[in-house]
Amino acid sequence: AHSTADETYDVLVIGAGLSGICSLYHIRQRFPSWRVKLLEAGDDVGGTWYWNRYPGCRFDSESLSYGFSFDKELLEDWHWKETYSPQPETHQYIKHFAEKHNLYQHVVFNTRISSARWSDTSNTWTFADGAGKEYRAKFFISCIGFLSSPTLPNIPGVHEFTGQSFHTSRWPQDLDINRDFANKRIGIIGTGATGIQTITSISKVPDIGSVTVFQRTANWSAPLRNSGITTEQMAQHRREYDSIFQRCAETPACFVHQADPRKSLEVSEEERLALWEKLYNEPGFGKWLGIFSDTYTDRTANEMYSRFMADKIRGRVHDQETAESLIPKNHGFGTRRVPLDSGYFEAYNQANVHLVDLQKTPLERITPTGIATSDGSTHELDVLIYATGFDAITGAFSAIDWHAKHDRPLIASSHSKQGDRAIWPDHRPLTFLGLTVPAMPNMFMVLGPHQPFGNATRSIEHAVQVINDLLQYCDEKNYTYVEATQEAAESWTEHVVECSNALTLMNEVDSWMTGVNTNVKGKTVRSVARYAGSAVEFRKRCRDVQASGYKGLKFA
Ligand code: NA7
Repeated sequence: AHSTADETYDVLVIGAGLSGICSLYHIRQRFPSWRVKLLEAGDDVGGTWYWNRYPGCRFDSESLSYGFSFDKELLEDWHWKETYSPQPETHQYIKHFAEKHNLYQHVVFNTRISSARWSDTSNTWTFADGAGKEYRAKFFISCIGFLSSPTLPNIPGVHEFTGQSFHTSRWPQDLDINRDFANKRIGIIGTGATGIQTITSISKVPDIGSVTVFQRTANWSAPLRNSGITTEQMAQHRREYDSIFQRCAETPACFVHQADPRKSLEVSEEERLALWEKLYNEPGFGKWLGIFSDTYTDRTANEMYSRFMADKIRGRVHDQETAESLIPKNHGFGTRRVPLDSGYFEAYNQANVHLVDLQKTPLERITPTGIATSDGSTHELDVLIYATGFDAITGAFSAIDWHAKHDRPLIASSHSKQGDRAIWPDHRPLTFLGLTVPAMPNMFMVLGPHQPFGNATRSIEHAVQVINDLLQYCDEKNYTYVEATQEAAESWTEHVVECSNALTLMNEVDSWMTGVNTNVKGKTVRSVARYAGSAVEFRKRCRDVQASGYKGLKFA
């Protein structure tokens, strides 16, 4: 018994994270008379910063570079209290922005879209939520996030554990670790950016019983070096906003950090060490992104830097056998997203923090009381935390049953019946500028696949502006239909793949950025998540397309 959509929105936005909130704000500004709604699965705005409430969750990019740059009043008012803002503060920032601009009234919460159908006769999309309620729209903006669909390990027994267990992005809201984790045996699977923040925080709980970390792949991590920002410092920082945003606009990934143009092998050993040490001792991503320009393209350069970083880890961990397990062996420093930590490696110096190296003893199964590994032992646990990451990039799309143009599915793996008709076969995205997709008319994406890698808010602001310009163009020309051509999408996607191939060392490592995920059925083929050809180049290409009268898009 489906209710019929009784009204057609001019624009529907799906997802109330930074992308959705920014989209909604700008659409309201530019098209005040349009009917607009934002649908959100959660019960508040915030997206990533709403869902990820695990302890220790915080920015690794500078707070000052992360806020909305267009709201000058908010820049004047807002006090970022830490150089790298913790999740509760960032969530508060997004809520405050939404309140300030009266956006809540346009958001429908607790609404998870489960299907979407394009109609060629009315040029509209009809969406249905889990309860069968329908929403019809002329245009829609996908703001569903690229790290929003959590995955559990693909091993037996995941639902058999009888103690408390949850994924880090579904952290129980009423859980107080100081109270509830006292004297408890905590197990945690996963050592990505999330696992590293979580492990560090829970190991500091004063009365924690024990923390057992199940590590499949050792991960490079380096000190974040966070600090507080006083009222006086913040007053000073406000005068720097223009130059901070200007700098972000000039760097390849929109961070304040930029690679040193020199090559590792062209400088003397003293110069090399001097830069490495300097960056290591500075806060933030400089030690990943501010280093010599050949670090991710020249194997020797990468090996040298990795050795430097391995020694840093050895210096932080007392037990050298544990240190060796914690040092990555099969991928060089920075070839995956580098987590930044606040005492991660030191946590293993505590007698109650244990590392289980799954390279030596792989996971066998989850049992009702703990985790069984291949050496025959069962690690008994009271709480089991999955920091096992996400079905990245395409996961939030996979969760929706798409009936695109000619009733085509968006995603289907090659073994499914519909496989050959899927727009993204084998979970491999095909996009034009990461903003549009052939056979998906009137659909635009913010932070979609193939948008530039880097500082999210900076990318979001740009994508939202390009989309709004396009909507305005359609409005002025009375177009009710816009779609990327197959040729334009193929040629853009080819360019995205070429740019990624140029980052040789990153490209040969499995990670969420290269598309493979052992926990997702059929996600076995490498794909390119983000555009690596620099945000500067991306903006130029968008401008060129705009100036050409939107070559690559067809209108009706
Ligand atoms: P990540 O970076 O994808 O990390 C997931 C972690 O979970 C990683 O250590 C995985 O090991 C581990 N994992 C996943 N599945 C399993 C199974 N089946 N068995 C054992 N271990 C497993 O996700 P995060 O949430 O940490 O970070 C995502 C991004 O969010 C991050 O890059 C930031 O940009 C913010 P693996 O390395 O795959 O062997």
